[in-house]
Amino acid sequence: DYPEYLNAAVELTDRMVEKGFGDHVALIGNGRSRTYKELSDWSNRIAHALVEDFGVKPGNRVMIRSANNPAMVACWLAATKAGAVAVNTMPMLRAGELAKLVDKAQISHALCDTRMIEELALCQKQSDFLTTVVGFDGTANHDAELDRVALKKPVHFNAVQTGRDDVALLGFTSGTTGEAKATMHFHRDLLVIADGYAKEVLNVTPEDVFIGSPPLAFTFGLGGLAIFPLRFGAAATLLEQASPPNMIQMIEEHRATVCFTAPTAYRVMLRAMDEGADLSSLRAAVSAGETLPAPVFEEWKAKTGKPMLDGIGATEMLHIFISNRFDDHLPGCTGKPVSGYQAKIVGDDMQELPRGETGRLAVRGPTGCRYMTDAAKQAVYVRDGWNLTGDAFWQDEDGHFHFAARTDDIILSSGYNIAGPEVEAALLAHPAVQECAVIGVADDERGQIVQAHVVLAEGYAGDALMVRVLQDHVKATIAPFKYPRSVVFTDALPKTATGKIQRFQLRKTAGE
Ligand code: 3SK
Repeated sequence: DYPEYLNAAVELTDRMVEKGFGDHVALIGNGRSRTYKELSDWSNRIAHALVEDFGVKPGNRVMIRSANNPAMVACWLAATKAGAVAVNTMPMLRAGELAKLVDKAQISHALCDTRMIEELALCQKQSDFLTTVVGFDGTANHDAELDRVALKKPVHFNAVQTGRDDVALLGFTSGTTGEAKATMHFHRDLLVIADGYAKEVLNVTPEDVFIGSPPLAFTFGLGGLAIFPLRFGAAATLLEQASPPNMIQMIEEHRATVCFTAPTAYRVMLRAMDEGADLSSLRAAVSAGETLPAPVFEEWKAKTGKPMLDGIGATEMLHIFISNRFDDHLPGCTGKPVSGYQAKIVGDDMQELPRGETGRLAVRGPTGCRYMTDAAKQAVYVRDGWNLTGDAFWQDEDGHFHFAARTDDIILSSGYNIAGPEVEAALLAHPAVQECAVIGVADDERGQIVQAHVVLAEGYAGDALMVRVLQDHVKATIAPFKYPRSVVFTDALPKTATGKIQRFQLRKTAGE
């Protein structure tokens, strides 16, 4: 039920001021806070500058390059108000990677935190599309070109009357398969995820204070740390360095109530609670991006009395579409579809499988995959109107969805289907294991064998005895045939910029 003409950035700022939230804190970051009125004025001034001084036209693709901070949000809102298509990018991307995105998305303008502009200047040399690079001051001292121009502009801006189904955002997939793809999202989609997931599952109120680690460049972060709080008059705490210790400090300082991060960070928070950290203000701990091991869920519930809200989302779907609820949750379970979404488990022929059988997750709802200029990939992802996310799940008798593996992470060994994440969960339950990733590697006799790549916790030695200990531990925890016949100790696992483990990198190395 959205109006035909809709500009999502207007709804998240100017409209909130109209609704009486002008004096509420909207964003906290880099040592100060901004009210809704200040954010509305700030983004309007930048929008004026973009249109009048830097030649941004509706439909132009505008890159925003920054760590998570209020200035990045102001730039994203401004570009959206100007009718541009925003492409938020991760700070750690290098010139070559940026150039690929620029060419793929035909990006004409880039707004960049001056602290990371060199890489973009190098990228511009490699690109035919990027005509304009403008620096902004990420520390919000207004000491860069965009800030100086914007400061002279009026605080009112007639935002471009975009259609609700005009593209507002290009989300690049983080590439667990190594290949970045651009997914298109409409103005309407940006509000749908708040009016669905954030309202129904999180029940966000203006008293909430959000915090978290995912970059705003990742739609998980943009939703959780900008769209959701702003849609409901709540506040967001933005951290340029969202390490677990920094998050813990800011949760304590700002009495944050809703946290978006991944299981690894929650494990660190649990240990910090043992040392006296006070995380009692958190009423919602959202976990996504990686499987949430049941022991982490259970320990969190035991210590805080509240469940963690495990959920699954995808850049293609914009945000979370299946989630646990405060009043309906199980350890090791992802939950039920968010209101508006439907999900089912299908076989390769798209026929629904009986409850309990593991198959491909198919989902449909108000958001869905639209790859930019990639009809072949689109046809693989969306079949018969259902999005196939690349995840293998099973559904219990009560309709809860349980994650088995990424479809690429199912290991076929001696005729058995083994879900890599199940073996990982068993390994993680051993105190010596800090992190691990399980893959299938080719084997003459068995087709594939299970191989575990393990980062050991401090004080443990990666020797033959430890291999035996971990193998025996897995055999004693889950069906013995699933144990890792090969164990490789490593200092670090390959990860995407958003912290997802890149098992394909391990498979590639194993195959070489
Ligand atoms: O887990 C993910 O990949 C994801 C992606 C986009 C939005 C939300 C989530 C959890």
